[in-house]
Amino acid sequence: MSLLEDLALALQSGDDTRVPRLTADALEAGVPPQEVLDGGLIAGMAVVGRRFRDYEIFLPDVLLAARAMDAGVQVLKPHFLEGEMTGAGTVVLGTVRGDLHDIGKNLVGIMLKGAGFKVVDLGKNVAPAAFIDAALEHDAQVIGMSALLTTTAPMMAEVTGLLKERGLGSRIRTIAGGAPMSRELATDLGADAYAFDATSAVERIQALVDAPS
Ligand code: B1M
Repeated sequence: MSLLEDLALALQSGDDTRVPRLTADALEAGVPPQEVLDGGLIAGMAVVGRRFRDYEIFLPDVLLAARAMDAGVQVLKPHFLEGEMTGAGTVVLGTVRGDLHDIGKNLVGIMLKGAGFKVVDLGKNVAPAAFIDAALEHDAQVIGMSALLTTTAPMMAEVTGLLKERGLGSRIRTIAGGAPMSRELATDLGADAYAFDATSAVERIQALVDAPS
């Protein structure tokens, strides 16, 4: 079995001792950080999601996997942070109200910091107005919204609606992401951009910052 398969399996069993160790082993063996993330941690979590959906495992198992994932991400983090703070722009980031999933949003934050953005991370379960207040306070160009539930994704429309209501729609741009999202849904919810994953989120956000409003 390869190191990455081993890592994905350790994540599935929620082993928060082996996951960081195997993550470090893979890096030491020369596997690129992005490959460790995609082929080990995210691949393992995808199986957890499928097994949870099919009632093969239950919420406590998912929680353990999430804890193990976090331990692995902590080991990877320094490898994505090389370009930290070069003044690329400021992004306010959060998971929308009612939603407690933050692993993907945290990855987006890590990649953005690595690309030189200042990130104001509001955490999870963020109220619509809090996104806007923070963007104004920190003079952010972009608000990044994450949602993992089909029931919470529509909350993004509250943020984009509020921005328009306050006349800030062209000054503060928005990007939407998360498992239930698509480009179409993001547009329907009033977001300026959509990103499928953390890497493309950085590209889309850079484009939003560069585009004249
Ligand atoms: Co929950 N959960 N969960 N869960 N959970 C899902 C999302 C689900 C698909 C599982 C399933 O049924 N197969 C399902 C949602 C179904 C739906 O709405 N259609 C679900 C459910 C139902 C629930 C509960 C309702 C379960 C319950 O209580 N009965 C509950 C809801 C709680 C709440 O939010 N109010 C719940 C709870 C939890 C835990 C707390 C146990 C835990 C979260 C822990 C945490 O985040 N700290 C959890 C987890 C871990 C998952 C799964 C298994 C994994 C999510 C994850 O972290 N993936 C998930 C199944 C799945 O997604 N396959 C599931 C790894 C992560 C790297 O990917 O978050 O997609 P992801 O992020 C990606 C992209 O989406 C994108 O980039 C990231 C990296 O590439 N991205 C962005 C994300 N945000 C972005 C923002 C951007 C751009 C890109 O721009 C700003």
